[in-house]
Amino acid sequence: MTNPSQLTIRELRVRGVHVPMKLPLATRGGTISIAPLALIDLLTEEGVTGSTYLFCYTPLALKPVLQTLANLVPLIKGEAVAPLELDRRLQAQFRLLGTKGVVGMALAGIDMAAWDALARAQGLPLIRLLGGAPRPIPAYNSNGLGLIGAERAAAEAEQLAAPGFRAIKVRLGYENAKTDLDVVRAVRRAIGPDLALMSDYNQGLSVAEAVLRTGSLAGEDLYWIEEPTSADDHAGHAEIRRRSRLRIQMGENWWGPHEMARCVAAGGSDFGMPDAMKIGGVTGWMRAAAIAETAGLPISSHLFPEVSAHLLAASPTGHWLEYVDWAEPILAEPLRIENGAATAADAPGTGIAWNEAMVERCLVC
Ligand code: SMN
Ligand code: MG
Repeated sequence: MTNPSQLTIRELRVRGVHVPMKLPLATRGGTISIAPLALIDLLTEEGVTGSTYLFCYTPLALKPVLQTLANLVPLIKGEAVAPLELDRRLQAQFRLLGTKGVVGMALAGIDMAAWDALARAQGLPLIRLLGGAPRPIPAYNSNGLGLIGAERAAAEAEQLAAPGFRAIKVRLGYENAKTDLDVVRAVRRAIGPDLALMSDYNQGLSVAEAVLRTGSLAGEDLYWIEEPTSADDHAGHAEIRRRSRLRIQMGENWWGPHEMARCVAAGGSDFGMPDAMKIGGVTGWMRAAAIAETAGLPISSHLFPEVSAHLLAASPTGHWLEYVDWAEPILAEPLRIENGAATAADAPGTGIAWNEAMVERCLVC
């Protein structure tokens, strides 16, 4: 077994792919039908490779993310694979520019690939390296179910629940409150009373409109209402939360644990759902998990189901895993879902290895 204290960064290999999505996702914030993914392999002098991917939201961001990663190589080449030390150095390096957006994405990619390399070098799944053990995490099927109207949403909801999921998520923010209500009722009829139904406004409403709409949905047995207004408006979310009977969910747009701490302090959310990339990789997530524990805040994941299956199992208040299959075509071993729950593979690393033939087909840069 390689001694991980001796892992040294040799090089980053970065590639960009466009992976077609089985179900396109129309949200109040735009439509996504391909997943633009930045693939990262962190090569070490010792021959161990750590891998991860970043979800770039829009093809426009793919090349800038890859370029930023390439630009970072001189700063990390020859350094030890010690994610906390890398984080300290790189955060300091970007004190003036800041670490949101493309820079934050690249730093999180290096962090996740570094943790993957460490875990592989030890022969341990990430969850065991973090001191935990793989266990089933309840997953909600978050594929599809965009703004497609009541009839199509009901059919899609049935299809999404079919593999045994105990929960799904519907996107809201139609032109009026009545349509939101119709869609929620149609989806509920399609899935029956026993499944949990999450909902997501993707920041589409003003605070006043959100108070009205959450009011009209109050009796609909929704598990949570996600991002009813601008993600950076913590006070606005706190206001909606005070005036609504439904529980508010925020977190996919927390850029790092500090922003999460500010949102929690403002009382912006009943739950939390950090995104492994935006929160700062494995390192950022573990800090977020500590904040969640001290605040008594259940945390779910956002996207990145493969690494999140490890991270949620390591989180004292771990809640739901958001399951999307967007990276599946390019992965050698897709995440296993059984009985509506995800369990991290008990194999070295985070479970990310490439299906090279598919990567080749989806490669764009
Ligand atoms: C979402 C995530 C990523 C892209 C588009 C929409 C959505 C979710 O907010 O929470 O799944
Ligand atoms: Mg969301």
